[in-house]
Amino acid sequence: MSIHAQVSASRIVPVVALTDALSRVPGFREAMTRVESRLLEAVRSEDDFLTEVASHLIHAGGKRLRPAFAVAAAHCHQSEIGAGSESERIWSAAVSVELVHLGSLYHDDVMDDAVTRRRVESVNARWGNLRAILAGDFLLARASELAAGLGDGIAGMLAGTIARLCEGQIRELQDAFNVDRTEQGYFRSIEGKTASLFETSLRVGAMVSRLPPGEVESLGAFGRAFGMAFQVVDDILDVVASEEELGKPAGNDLVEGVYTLPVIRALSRETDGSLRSLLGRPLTTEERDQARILIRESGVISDCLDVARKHVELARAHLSRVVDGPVRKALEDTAAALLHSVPAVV
Ligand code: GRG
Repeated sequence: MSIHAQVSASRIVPVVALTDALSRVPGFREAMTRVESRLLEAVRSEDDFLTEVASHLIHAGGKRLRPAFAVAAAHCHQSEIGAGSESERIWSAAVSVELVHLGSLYHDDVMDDAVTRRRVESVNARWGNLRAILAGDFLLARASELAAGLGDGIAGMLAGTIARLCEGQIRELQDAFNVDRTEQGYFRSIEGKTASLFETSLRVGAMVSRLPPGEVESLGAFGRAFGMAFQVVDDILDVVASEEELGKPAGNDLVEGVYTLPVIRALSRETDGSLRSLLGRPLTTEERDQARILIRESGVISDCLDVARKHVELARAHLSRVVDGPVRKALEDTAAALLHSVPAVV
């Protein structure tokens, strides 16, 4: 989903990309170009068909936030990106976290029976579930190979993160269509399925550059808090943004029975049971639209934005223990930019 935008009346106007602040750090764009070519190299197989399926979503784009964070963390002590002697290890670390993300998207789209991803046909829609799952496994395997070459326990950390993604996703599945889903259950799920990989992206970047342990911790904590805010904003957008703005069907979570923070809060606030009576089962298109209206009108969106804001503030606070410089400033600005992506429809 495109969460790089600013508010203008009730329309999302895409003027601020989340990676804009990082892009202004000297050398960042060149570094990401290197990451891009190494990503394509990493998914090359002896089998041309597998190469095609595994590179499909790489060609489709995406924000590349996780590798951007790995590259940024690795350069916290420098005024420009790409100058140090550890560059090759840094590109590998960045590629490995994006490959884990990609693998999870391949599997997620099979689970959701998604038709589009990154504004193109999803892998499962084009080649079927069996090939999408195998190609997703292949991406995870390539991520593991790269991480194993980095030493310092990075492969183990990445494996642990994949486990956390699975735990977060299973929690979400176990709560599907549960109108009594708790906020605690929701937060535990998004910590696993989203925040953990952001945390690991910054950690591995910091580790390959051999930053002091305190800074590795602080950058990881920044990533975790950023990831929580990122998912909360993503979940708000599913309720408030249009299909055109999202680049995928709006209200998809409601249809899938994934009751996120705005839904949980709206259910707990309503007094007439109108939302509760709609949910708990698959929805027609009209019911989905009705549910989105009820949630927006319940007034919970600004509360949910406050939750995202708290996580952004926490993320920025963690950075106070990271050496001051252009990269730290860019990370602070990236976190702040998250809050500019929700339209003023509340
Ligand atoms: C096998 C690794 C693995 C996981 C299996 C399917 C699954 C368990 C987990 C799914 C986790 C998931 C898809 C979480 C949502 C994360 C998220 C917010 C994705 C969108 O991220 P963006 O907006 O996407 O950064 P782009 O396309 O810009 O990269």
